[in-house]
Amino acid sequence: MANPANAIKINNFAFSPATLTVKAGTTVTWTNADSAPHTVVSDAGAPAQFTSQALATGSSFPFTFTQAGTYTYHCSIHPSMKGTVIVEP
Ligand SMILES: [Cu+2]
Repeated sequence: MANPANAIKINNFAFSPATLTVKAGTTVTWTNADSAPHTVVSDAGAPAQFTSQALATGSSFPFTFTQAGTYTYHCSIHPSMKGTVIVEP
């Protein structure tokens, strides 16, 4: 189980929290609580790239952030859905 502090819930077509700050080495887990499918895809300028598959209801996607920096990401199905993970050294 992911530590809840490192969890991002996808709910009502939004990432919650929209901005999460963690330490380098942390695994962040996104979980889709919506009935619609969503994805978690890093933006082009992010320090590392990640792309989930389409997450069905209740499905999760983990990613371990090894490099400090600011990672913006989005849902490729719904481009208005945006989030940020800030990774501190
Ligand atoms: Cu979406």
